[in-house]
Amino acid sequence: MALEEIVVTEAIAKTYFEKFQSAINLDVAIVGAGPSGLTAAWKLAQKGFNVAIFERKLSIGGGMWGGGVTWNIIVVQEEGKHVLDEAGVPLKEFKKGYYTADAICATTTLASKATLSGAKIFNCMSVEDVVLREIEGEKRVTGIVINSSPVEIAGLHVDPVVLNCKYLVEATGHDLEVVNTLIRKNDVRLNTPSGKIEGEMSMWADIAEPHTVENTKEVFPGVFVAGMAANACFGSYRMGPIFGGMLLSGEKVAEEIADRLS
Ligand code: 48H
Repeated sequence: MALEEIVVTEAIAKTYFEKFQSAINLDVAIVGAGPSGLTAAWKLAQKGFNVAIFERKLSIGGGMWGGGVTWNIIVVQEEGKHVLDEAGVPLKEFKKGYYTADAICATTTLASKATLSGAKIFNCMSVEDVVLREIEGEKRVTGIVINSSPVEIAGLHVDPVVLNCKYLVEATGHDLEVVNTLIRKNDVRLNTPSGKIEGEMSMWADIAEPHTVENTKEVFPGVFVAGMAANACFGSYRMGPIFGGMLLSGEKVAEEIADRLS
C-alpha cells in the first residue's frame, strides 16, 4: 500500500486537536510532569476525571530521570513504596526502610500509568498565567493560560490561549512558577502563614519528606500545590533524590481533589 504523507498530516492534526478539544473544560489541570504531577494525573484519571498535564519540556519526568547527580537511581522510603508497588516498578531493599528503583523505569511507568488511565499529557506546553474570577465574593482560579514552549523559548510575541479547569495543581517543582505569577500580578493572599510564598529551605530530608505531604493542600481557591512546589510554597526543606514524598504528595492531591469533585 502506498504511503501518502498528506494522510499522516491529516491524522496528526485531526487526532491532536480532538485531544486538545477534550481538554478545553478540564476537571483538573496539572502543571508539570514530574513525579508528583504524573502520580496525581494517574490517580485522578483512574477515578474517571478529565485531567491533563501541561509540561514545558519535550520530555516528561521532571527531576526524576536523573536520580542523584545523574546517577539514575532513586531512593524511596517505606511510606512511599506502595505507590511504586502499585505501578509495578521493581524495588530493591538497600537497607531496612530504604528502597532503590531505576529512575528510568519509575518515570516511564508512572507516565504509562497516567496516560493509559486516560490522563492527557501536553508536552512542549508552558503555563504562563492563570484565569482569575470573582465568584460569590471570592476570588478563584478557574483556568490556565498556556503557550507553546518553543514560542516562549524563542521570545516570540504570540498570544496564549485559555483552558478551563475546576482545579489547578501546581506541580512545577522548586520554582513554584504559577503561584509566583498569581501573587505577582494580583492583590491576593495565599493560605500560608504570611499570606505570601514562604520559600524553600536547605537540605533536611527527614523533615522535608513528611512536610511535602503535609504541605500538599489548597493554597488559593482552586489551586493546590504538590511535590517540591508544596515545600517551596509553605516553607520547608529540600530532600535530595528521595522521591517517596513526591509520590505521596501526588496521591494525596488526587484524593483531596477527587473528594471535592465528588
Ligand atoms: C509547564 C512547567 C512549568 C510551567 C515548570 O521538578 P519536578 O520533578 O517536580 P516534582 O515536585 O514532582 O518533583 C521534584 C523532584 O524532581 C525534585 O526536584 C526533588 C525531589 N528535589 C529535591 C532537592 O533537594 O532538590 O517537575 C516539575 C516539572 C518540570 O518538568 C518542569 O519542566 C515543569 O514542571 N514546569 N511546565 N509550565 N510554567 N514550570
